[in-house]
Amino acid sequence: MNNISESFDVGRLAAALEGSMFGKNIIFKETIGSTNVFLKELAKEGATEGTLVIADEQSAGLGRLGRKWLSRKGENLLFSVLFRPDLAPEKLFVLTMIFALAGVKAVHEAGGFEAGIKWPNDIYVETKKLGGVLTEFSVLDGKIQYVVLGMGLNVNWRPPAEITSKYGTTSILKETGVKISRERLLISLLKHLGRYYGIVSSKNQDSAVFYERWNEKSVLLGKPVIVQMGNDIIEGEAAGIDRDGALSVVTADGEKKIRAGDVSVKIVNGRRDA
Ligand code: BT5
Repeated sequence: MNNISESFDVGRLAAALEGSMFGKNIIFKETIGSTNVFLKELAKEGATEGTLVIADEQSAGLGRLGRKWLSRKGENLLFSVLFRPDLAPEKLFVLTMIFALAGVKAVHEAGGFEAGIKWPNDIYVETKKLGGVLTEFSVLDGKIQYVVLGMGLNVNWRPPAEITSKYGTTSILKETGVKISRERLLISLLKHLGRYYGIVSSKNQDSAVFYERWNEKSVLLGKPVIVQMGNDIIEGEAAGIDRDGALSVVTADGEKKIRAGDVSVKIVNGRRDA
């Protein structure tokens, strides 16, 4: 077992992930621009499903809509995985769901606390952001060519006060006071993810359990929210998500479905920015 302060070891990861879809093609970079950008290039060149890219540091880490993802070298999890699912493009959100759920489960096992999920792509602890998922994909003639899922998860980082107050950030270390092995956390997360993906891709198994779990973990459910989509603003109470991953918001004019995309959701009187 690796020591907590050690970096990632591809051989050790491959051994721990043997038999899993993520054990076959693992790429580790000490420094990279963005693991998502790199993996998208590999995907276009034909990389196999399950390819995993991990970095100790990103010089241009990305959030959604070109936002920045911040991290300090060697302290957090920054990685991306490649899927080539046989799913209709409108069902793709289930992958973001299982990725975030695998993150929450691994955090619980490693840190002993329950994190929540903020639709569409954040991992939260109460009002603080612990991690985020970036889902990028390509569709050709109605068929998904690839999906790259990237996650930034704050592990052994003590975010400086100005970052915490600006973004409302937290980390596993900040929540528990204990440093943990990033590699072990990653292994456990990927084992859960592989299992969940098996269920999602199987024609004989139902993904309903993930929608239920997602709603159970939702920090939005039942809360008054303001949703901003471009210039449109919708106010109401957040309800659950439907089978296409759209969030229902109950407004004075009835129920509105908000599709995951270029939206920002704030809890009224809270500080949760998307
Ligand atoms: C996300 O975007 O939350 C998705 C973040 C995905 C990052 C991973 S790292 C590995 C892979 N490679 C990449 O290049 N990206 C992925 P979004 O919902 O747009 O949130 C971005 C916002 O979160 C920023 O504008 C800040 O407000 C805040 N933020 C930035 N860094 C943070 C951090 N380390 N912890 C918490 N919040 C952060």
